[in-house]
Amino acid sequence: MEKQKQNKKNFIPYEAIDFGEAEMLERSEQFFQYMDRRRSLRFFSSKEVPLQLIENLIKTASTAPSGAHKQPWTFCVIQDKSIKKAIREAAEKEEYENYHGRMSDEWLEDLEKFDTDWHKEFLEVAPYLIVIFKKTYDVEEGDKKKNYYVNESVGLAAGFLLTAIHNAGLVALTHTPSPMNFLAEILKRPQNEKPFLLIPIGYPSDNAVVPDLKRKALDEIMKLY
Ligand code: IYR
Repeated sequence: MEKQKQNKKNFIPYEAIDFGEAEMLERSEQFFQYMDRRRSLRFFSSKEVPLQLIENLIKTASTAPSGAHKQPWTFCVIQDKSIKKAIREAAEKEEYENYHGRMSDEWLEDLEKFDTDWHKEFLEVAPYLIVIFKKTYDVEEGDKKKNYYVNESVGLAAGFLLTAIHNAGLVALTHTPSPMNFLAEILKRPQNEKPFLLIPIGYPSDNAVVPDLKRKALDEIMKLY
């Protein structure tokens, strides 16, 4: 392709990555095999994880694309035992209601294979909880500033975070005790931040198990036109 001179103000050259096709295929296959080993875990070890590692994971999450590059997210990292306890207690209170009437029969049936209930011990066992907040708008010098595609943006950042966690050899659970407003209260977040996901993270416990799930085949998820 012919090189076109780009005349964009405040742009910098893109540092292209050039593996060559054979290496690209190899890397994509290896990465798929590695990502296919990622599982959501509910059984954590209390073994400590260096904070620097968590910081790297969050920096990686924040490389996700976002509407107008607003990066409309805050990652709250909780290592304090008393805050983890408060979050567990509040989450279990909501989950008790979910399992005793708030979730439909169809929903409960869909969850049977996960053998879950309202107990959320992992919220105290895991060395860290990460609560992702979405910023529905920003506040700059008292003025409201609009954010765009907030759910899509924060969902992408959450995906990057889960990928980074798996890449580092740690495990996590995407947990959404519903409703999640208690997280904003416990963590004293400002009005413009709404809880998006609660992610316990750490090492798996020695006896950790996962449900025997199968992923959809390619022809079920991809249509070529
Ligand atoms: N929030 C509840 C129920 C639950 C809902 C879904 I959708 C899941 O994929 C798994 C669980 C709980 O965490 O137990």
